[in-house]
Amino acid sequence: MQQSPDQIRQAYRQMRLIREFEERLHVENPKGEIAGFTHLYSGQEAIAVGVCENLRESDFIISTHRGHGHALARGCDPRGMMHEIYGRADGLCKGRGGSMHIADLTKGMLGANGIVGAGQPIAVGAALACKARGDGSVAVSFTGDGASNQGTVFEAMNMAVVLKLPKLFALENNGYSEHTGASYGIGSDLKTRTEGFGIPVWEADGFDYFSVYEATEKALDYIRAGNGPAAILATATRYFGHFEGDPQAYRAKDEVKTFRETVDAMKTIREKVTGAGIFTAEELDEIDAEVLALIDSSVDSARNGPVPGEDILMSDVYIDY
Ligand SMILES: Cc1ncc(C[n+]2csc(CCOP(=O)(O)OP(=O)(O)O)c2C)c(N)n1
Ligand SMILES: [Mg+2]
Repeated sequence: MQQSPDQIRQAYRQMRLIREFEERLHVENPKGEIAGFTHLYSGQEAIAVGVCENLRESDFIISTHRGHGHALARGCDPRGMMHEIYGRADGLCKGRGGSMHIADLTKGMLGANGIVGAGQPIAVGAALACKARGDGSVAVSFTGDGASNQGTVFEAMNMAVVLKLPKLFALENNGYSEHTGASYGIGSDLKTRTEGFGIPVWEADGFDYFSVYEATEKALDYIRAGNGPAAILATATRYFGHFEGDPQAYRAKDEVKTFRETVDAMKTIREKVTGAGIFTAEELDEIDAEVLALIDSSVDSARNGPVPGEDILMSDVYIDY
């Protein structure tokens, strides 16, 4: 554990923020006040935070349909995100994006994306911009196990290698693509296949922040040294359904319960940090309480926030965003 206590506190807080943000949305969603589909990231916190804690301000990320965790890990404002999810005028995207289209260009967060696999070519463009700028910045695309089977991902991998782009492929295998198991949907395996494009892969335990952080650190060292793209492959699970409302009949009865009780990302980081004597359980509990209060106030204000008026329907469509 070579990170400073401040870095570890920050990482723990970010992970707790994602966990509580998502667990709370799971409670709020059935109340019917949130329009559209919501895909929750709970269970995968260590991946988004392990990657994003390695990034510089000038770097870019591009997310997926399951984007809240990536956006929070990149530093997007949780209150603005909550308002966005509730479709409020003061949401991060003025209430017109909702859960699946959260973006914040001021944070280098180029957007969640409802089209599976669509983020990767966009990230290739961002990586090309990074290379042209020559400032050492990188573009990161998060890619699920299901998305990894899309042709867009193959094209993006090949183009990133051909153009020797500073691009990190953050591959997240959470075991399912909608209701299809990764072991059924993926021929060969993600590591071998990615390496086949000429991209080195560092594997990580997606439940362990430190494992993801270290794999990402190595991949970014390779990329920032000018070698072209690299990948990390992190394996974890999602705790909730594919979307909110999915009864998960395709999962074994105790599957999620077992993950929660054994390898859970919050449990893992707490055990490691307290075991190494970096923070006490009480100190971590204080962070938890502060995060919970923030989530409470964000939900309260989002539920009561103003909705966008008709007057903004024609703005931010083309050049004025
Ligand atoms: C091009 C396209 N095909 C299919 C879908 C429907 N779809 C939405 S999410 C999803 C599964 C994605 O699985 P994965 O990449 O593993 O991400 P996860 O949901 O596990 O985070 C599918 C097939 C879509 N949105 N876009
Ligand atoms: Mg998946």
